[in-house]
Amino acid sequence: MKFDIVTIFPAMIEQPLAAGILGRAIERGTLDVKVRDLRDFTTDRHRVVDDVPYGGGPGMVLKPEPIFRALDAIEAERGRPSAVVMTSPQGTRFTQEEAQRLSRMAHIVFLCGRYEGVDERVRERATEELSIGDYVLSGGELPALVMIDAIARLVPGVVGDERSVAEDSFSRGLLDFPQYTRPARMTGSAEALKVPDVLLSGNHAEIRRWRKREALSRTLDRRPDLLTGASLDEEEQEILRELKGASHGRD
Ligand code: J9Q
Repeated sequence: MKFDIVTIFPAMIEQPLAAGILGRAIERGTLDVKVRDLRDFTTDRHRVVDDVPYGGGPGMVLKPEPIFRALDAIEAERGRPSAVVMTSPQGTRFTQEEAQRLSRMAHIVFLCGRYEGVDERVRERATEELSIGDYVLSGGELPALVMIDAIARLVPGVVGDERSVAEDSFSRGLLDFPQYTRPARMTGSAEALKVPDVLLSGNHAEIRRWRKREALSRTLDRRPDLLTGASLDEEEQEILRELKGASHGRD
C-alpha cells in the first residue's frame, strides 16, 4: 500500500514512521511511504507556504498553490491516488470502521493542515476530511500519523501475527481483557498482585470464559456505549445479562 504525506514538518512524520512495526513494514516494502515537504512545491525564493487571511484576523493560512502543485506532482509520479485525506478539526470522525475502509485502498495522500487554517479551495482536491477527535493541535501531522498507524496495521503482512489484528479490541467491539506475564507472583508483594489462578490452570474453556467475562465487565463499566455496536455470541450475551443483573443498585 502506498502513502504520500504532504507537510511543512517532514521530520515530524519521518522519525516516528521509521520506528516499530510500521518501520519494519516500510523496510520490507509492504508499505511504500513518501513524505513530501510542502516548501519544495513553492516557486518563490523564500519558499513561502502561508499568508495572511483575507478579511483580516490573527494567524496565517496555508496557501493553495503549493498544495495543488504537490498533489499534481504525486499524481504524475505515482498515479491518481484512491483517496486524498485532509486532516482537520472540521472533519468527520476517524474511527476503526474508517480505518478498515481506507486500508482497502491502494494509495492514500494525506494533507496535513495547520491549526490556523488552510485555504478553503484545497478542500476541492480532498476526497475526505477527517478528524481524530475534539482537541486543539498545532497541525495535522500527529492526526495523519495516528490514521496511518491505524490503517497500515490492517494491511495484510504489516503486523506479523494476523491473530492480534483480528482479536484487536475495537475490531471485536469490546475492550481488552486483562493480560499477565511472568512472574506469577511478585516476590515480597501482596496477594492482590498475583496472576489470577484460572490463567495458570491450563483449563482453556475456563480461561476463554474468564476472558469474555472480564472484557464484558470492563466494557460495561468503562465504555457502555461500545456495547450497542458489539456483536456478541450466545455465551457473551448470557455473561452480560449476569453482569447487568449483578450490578443493579450498585451504580
Ligand atoms: C489539523 N487540531 O485535530 C483533530 N483531528 C485533526 C485535528 C487537526 C487540528 C489542527 C490542524 C488537524
